[in-house]
Amino acid sequence: MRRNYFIPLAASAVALVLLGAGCNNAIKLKEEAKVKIETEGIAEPSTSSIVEQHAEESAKIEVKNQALANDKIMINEVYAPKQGWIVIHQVVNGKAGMVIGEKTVVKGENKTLVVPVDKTKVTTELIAMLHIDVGVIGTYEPGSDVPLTDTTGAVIMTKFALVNFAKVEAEEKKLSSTSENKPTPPLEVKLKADVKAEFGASALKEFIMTAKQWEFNPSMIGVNKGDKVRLKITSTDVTHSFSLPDFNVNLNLEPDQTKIAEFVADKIGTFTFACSVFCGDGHTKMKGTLVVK
Ligand SMILES: [Cu+2]
Repeated sequence: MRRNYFIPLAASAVALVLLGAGCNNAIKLKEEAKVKIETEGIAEPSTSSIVEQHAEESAKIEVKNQALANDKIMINEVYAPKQGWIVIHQVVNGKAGMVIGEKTVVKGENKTLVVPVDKTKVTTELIAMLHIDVGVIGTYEPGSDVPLTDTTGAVIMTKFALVNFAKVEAEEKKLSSTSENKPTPPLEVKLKADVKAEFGASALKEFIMTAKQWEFNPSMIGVNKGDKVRLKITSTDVTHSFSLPDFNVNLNLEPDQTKIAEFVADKIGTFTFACSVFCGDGHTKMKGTLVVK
């Protein structure tokens, strides 16, 4: 194709020059010839602009209704215009709720992604959402790794259903009711020896706590006098706070963000902690107890 065009056009350009047409005309003709050749598809737009266009048009998530198995969600396909995350959200009142699992996606095509999720937090429907990776690359940061939107501003997400939700929920209920029958030992994280050494004889006691309308879980924690206490608290619904005035702790708990409270349990007694941000009807009941022995 190229040669077929080029030879006669070049020849006619030369012919025009020879015929005494102005130099400008010859250049113009050459340019026309070039344009014609390009429009025949010989010269292509640069590769990068093709990739970008493709990405804009086809950022997508393909996920089917499925049974939750081994605490994992299967995503059939993701096309991501940028490196990022496929994030699984709860569906609360039809909208994306808290994050229950995530997995990295590479820029471009991602096939068959298996995303570990917290099965105690699944809802009957879930949303798979694309988030971009900004901030610390490779670390999922809910604050800065925001959802990706298309050119119309719509979040790239796909809703799907858990076909075995009732079964998963029943199993979870069974598990939690058996543990409720026993005195519930608070979730205590065993620490490495060197961390303990840092605090001398007294131990560091760490508790993972959730806050939701209208309870703290666990709502009762016990430590020994002299212990250093670390609470990692996450609100799973609306904004709450964790207020423990006897130890000068007052944390604002924004939804889905984990806050850390640290204090030394330097006095014996029973102390009340509570939510101090109005969070709905049951706000005043949202209390718990710290026992220091
Ligand atoms: Cu409250």
